[in-house]
Amino acid sequence: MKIGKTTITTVLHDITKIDSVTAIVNAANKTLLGGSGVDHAIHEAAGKELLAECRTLHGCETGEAKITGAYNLPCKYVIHTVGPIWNGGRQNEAELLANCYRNSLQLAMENGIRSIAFPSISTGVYSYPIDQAANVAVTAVCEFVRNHPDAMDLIEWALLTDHTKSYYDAAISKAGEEQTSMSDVTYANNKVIGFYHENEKYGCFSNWYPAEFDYAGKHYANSEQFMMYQKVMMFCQFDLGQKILSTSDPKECKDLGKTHFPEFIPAVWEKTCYRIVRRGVRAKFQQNRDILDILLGTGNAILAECSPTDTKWGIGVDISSPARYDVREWNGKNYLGMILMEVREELRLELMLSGNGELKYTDFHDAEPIPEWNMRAGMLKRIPQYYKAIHAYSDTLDWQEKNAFYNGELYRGWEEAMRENMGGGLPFAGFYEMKQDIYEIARRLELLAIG
Ligand code: AR6
Repeated sequence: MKIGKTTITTVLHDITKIDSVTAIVNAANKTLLGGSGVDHAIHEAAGKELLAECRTLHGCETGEAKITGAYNLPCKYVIHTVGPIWNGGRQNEAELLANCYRNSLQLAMENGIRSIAFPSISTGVYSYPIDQAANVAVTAVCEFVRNHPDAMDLIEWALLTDHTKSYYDAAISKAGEEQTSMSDVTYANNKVIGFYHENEKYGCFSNWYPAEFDYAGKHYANSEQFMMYQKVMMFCQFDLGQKILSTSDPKECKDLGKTHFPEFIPAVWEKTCYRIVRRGVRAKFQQNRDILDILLGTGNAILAECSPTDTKWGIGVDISSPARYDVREWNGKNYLGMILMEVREELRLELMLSGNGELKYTDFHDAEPIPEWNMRAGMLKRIPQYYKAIHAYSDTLDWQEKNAFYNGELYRGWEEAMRENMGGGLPFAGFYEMKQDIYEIARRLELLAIG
């Protein structure tokens, strides 16, 4: 079986004679000073110096692992791990056995070891039932490989009998089926399209791409400017906000948006940023037909922001790396790609339903009042389509404000109460953007109802 670049397999072989791996694993006991079974075989084949090195290690706890040289063995290292003694399964045996595999692989990775052979840990003297041990072992190894896609080339079990081997083979083929069904879903109708710099192919998906749009009474030169303006305004940084609006250079916007100020609360930005950036990206494609056509032209492809370093907005994989085509090898959450895919689906449907092949942006200032705006926020957020839009604002409030906001009237109540309380100069940071979002959603729901 293969996960990414790592082969996971079994061989019918005495582990002490394997010469195709850099390290073998010993099923030791807590003293690390030798015993019977595979432990005995390894010490016997490695020679006395192995025991001498083991004496310097002062033992090892169950589930942990320690590394030594391999002396007369054909490999380079021995990783000693202590499996759990089977006690009916009620003493955390499965977790401890999984830890043997995790810790051995971790240690291997830290030592630059890319190929490793395990024995069937705990299933001899320690009498762990073989069928269960094989499943725990294979599950732990697969999980490690998915979490560390670049770490290992070969992981194998060196097993003495066909009987033992049949259990590990069965566990591997079961894991393989799960793996295949995962990749089937991923690739059924989808290919992956990567983008990164604004001047490359599909560069219009980058937030740095120049594409002007309006949102809630303000004009933006690109979605980076929108994002950074919202980020600082959420914390009422009015001067910084003005500076961001006064330049159309996305790099300057980004640098300004990274300015340190004491009011910044990372958790608030974390909670709200996805929805906020989604507003800007949606408006950008809604109001620029040329790039909307490029977005719609990607069909159902998975869109991947190929930043090698950004694991939040991007996939954490470089655009030149083949790993970008394999979602299992991504290191990042790809928020920007996710937003683009959501926006693509939304705008495609709206375009189909619009009747005239056009999408129209109407600022809420110029629009007819909508009934939703006179509902209480606490009520409106019970309608799922509005939930995230409202939270992107309410999550920026402290609990008292949040209470007042949810229990007051959305427009008349809250907006006017804030105006009174704060002597007119209220921080409406993010408030009008939420209002615009609610107008957009109401229009969309109306379209869908007609459609
Ligand atoms: N190559 C591959 N597998 C082997 C070899 C070998 N040369 N020799 C035995 N096995 P066990 P445990 C298999 O008892 O259950 C020791 O005394 C064996 O057939 O070695 O984790 C330690 O010091 C079985 O399938 O390990 C501990 O006190 C598997 O390796 C205790 O035994 C594991 O059996 C550890 O018990």
